Amino acid sequence: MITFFSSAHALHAPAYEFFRGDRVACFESPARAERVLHELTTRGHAVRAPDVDSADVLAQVHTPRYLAFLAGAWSQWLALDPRHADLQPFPSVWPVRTLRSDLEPANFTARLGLYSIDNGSPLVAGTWAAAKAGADAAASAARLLSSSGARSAFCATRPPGHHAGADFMGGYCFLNNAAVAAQSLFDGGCVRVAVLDVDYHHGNGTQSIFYDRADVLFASLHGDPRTEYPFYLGHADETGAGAGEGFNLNLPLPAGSAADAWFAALDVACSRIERHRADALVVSLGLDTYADDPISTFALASSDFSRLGDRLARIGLPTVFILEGGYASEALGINAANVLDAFDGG
Ligand code: SP5
Ligand code: ZN
Repeated sequence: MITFFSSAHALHAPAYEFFRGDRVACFESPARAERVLHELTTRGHAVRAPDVDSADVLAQVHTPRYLAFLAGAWSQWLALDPRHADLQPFPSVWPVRTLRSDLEPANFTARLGLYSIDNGSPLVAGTWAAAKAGADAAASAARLLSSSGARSAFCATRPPGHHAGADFMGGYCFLNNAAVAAQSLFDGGCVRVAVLDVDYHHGNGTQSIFYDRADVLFASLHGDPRTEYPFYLGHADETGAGAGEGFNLNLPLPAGSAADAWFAALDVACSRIERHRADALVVSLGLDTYADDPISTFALASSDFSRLGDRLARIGLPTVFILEGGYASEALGINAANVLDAFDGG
C-alpha cells in the first residue's frame, strides 16, 4: 500500500497546550508522523509526496470565510504585534447560544473564537502549510484509487482532521482530511462512499459535514461523549437529518472499554457499511484506542490493530486510510503499520 507523506507536517510544531489551567507539552507532535514514517519504511512500504492540489475539494468541504481566515490567521496575528511571533494565539470568547455567528468580528481573537470549538488547538506560523499538505495527501490518495485502481492508500497526515467542521477547528484539527478524501472519491466517479471513524474521540467534524447526505455513510465508534471529548456530539441518537436520515451511525462505548466490546461495536459498524453498498471506504485511523495512550481510556493492544486491519479488509472495498489521533508516540508506528499490513494481507 502506498503511503502519502509530506515533510511539511513538521511546520506545525506548537510548543504547548493547556491542561487544567497549566501549560503542558503538546500531545499532537511532529514525532508522531516521523514514527509512523520510520516504521513503514522499515517494513518496506513505498512513500510518496502528495501530487494533487486539494484547493477545489477544500472549497466543497469548508466554507470560504473559514478557509480565508485559516490561511491568513498567522499573518494577522503577527500584524497585531511583532512580539506575537513567539506566542500561540488562543480563543477566549465564543459565539454560543443567543450570540451571532453570521457576522465576522474585526477583532482577531473574536474571529478565532468564531472558528474554534475549544482552546485546545494551538495555531502556529506553519499550521496552514502543514494542514494544507495533509489535505493534499488525502486528495492524492483518493485520486490514486480512482485513477489507478489501487486497492488502498494511507495518508500519514498531521495535524489530524476529524474534529474540524465546515467552518471550525478543534481537537488539534484544522482541515478535515477524511472529508477531503471522501469528497474527492465522488469527484473520481464514486456514487456512494462510507467513512468509518475508529479514533477514540468522536469525529464530530466529519459527522457534521455529511450529516444531511445519503450518499456518505458516517459510522463511528468512540468514547461516550457524556464523559469524553468532544462532549457535545457523538451520541447514539444522532442518525442523520433530512435526506441523510439513517446514514449516520454512532456507537459510543463507556470510557475504559476493553477490546472485546470494541470489536463487537466494530462488527456492527462494518455490517452497516456493507449494507450501504459503497464504492469506496475512508477510514479515519485514530490509534488513541491503544491501551497506553496518554489521553484516552480504551485498552487495545498492538496485536488488536492487526485484527482491525483484518476486519476492514473483509469489507472488500477500495480504502483510503487517514491518520487521525494516537499519542503514545513510541508505539504509534507499529500500531499503524499493523493495521495496514493486516489489511494488505487480507
Ligand atoms: C484527533 C484527536 O485525537 N484529538 C483529540 C483532542 C483531545 N482534546 C482534549 C485533550 C485533553 C487532554 N487531557 C489530558 C489528560 C491527561 N491525563
Ligand atoms: Zn482522538
